[in-house]
Amino acid sequence: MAVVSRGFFGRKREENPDLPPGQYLTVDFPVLSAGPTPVIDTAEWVFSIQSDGGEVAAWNWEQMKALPHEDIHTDIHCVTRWSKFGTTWRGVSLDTLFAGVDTKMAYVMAHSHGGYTTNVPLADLLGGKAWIATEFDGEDLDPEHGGPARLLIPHLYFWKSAKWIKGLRMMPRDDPGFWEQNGYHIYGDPWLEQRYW
Ligand SMILES: Nc1nc2c(c(=O)[nH]1)N[C@H]1C(S)=C(S)[C@@H](COP(=O)(O)O)O[C@H]1N2
Ligand SMILES: [Mo]
Repeated sequence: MAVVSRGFFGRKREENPDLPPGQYLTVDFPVLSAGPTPVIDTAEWVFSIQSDGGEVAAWNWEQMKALPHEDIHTDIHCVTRWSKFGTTWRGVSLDTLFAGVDTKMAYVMAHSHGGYTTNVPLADLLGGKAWIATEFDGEDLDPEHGGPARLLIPHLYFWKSAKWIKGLRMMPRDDPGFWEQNGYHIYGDPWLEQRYW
């Protein structure tokens, strides 16, 4: 006789307190890109933070890989309503990268290869809440998922986790990025269902 057990998937939200409102669970890892996947050579890769007065801190691939890395185990939530539980990443904390950055500005624009941008308050990048991720599931990050490196901000909708990250630029105001100019919410908290505005 077949043992029928109620699966993890398809459970109603009230039985899944970790699932934000309006989301459903997926096991696979969908690819969502607004354009083609850029080809990025780590030999030429540079990540930079531009702060007040145009001052720039920059790391090449070797320098980035030499920084302390953290293992991140987290759920992710896409505004198109899929959530994926228990994803495993490895990356460098934004706290580490901002340690030597002196800024009076409170907002950040993330810039990617290919022209994608997304805005986020600096406070949401600090305090152990965001990383430059270079590995997923114990392997180098796939190009489709943003490799060689992407921003990972799991407490916000996943469009804030800019793939193929190139740099961060400090801003005095919370200017909207690519999707934010096209109707997505300026902040994007999945628990408050801040999808569109
Ligand atoms: N550079 C760049 N980053 C991006 C996007 C994009 O189109 N370009 N899409 C965003 C959106 S809408 C989502 S849901 C996630 C998807 O990441 P994934 O393709 O690894 O699932 O990447 C985000 N980061
Ligand atoms: Mo998305």
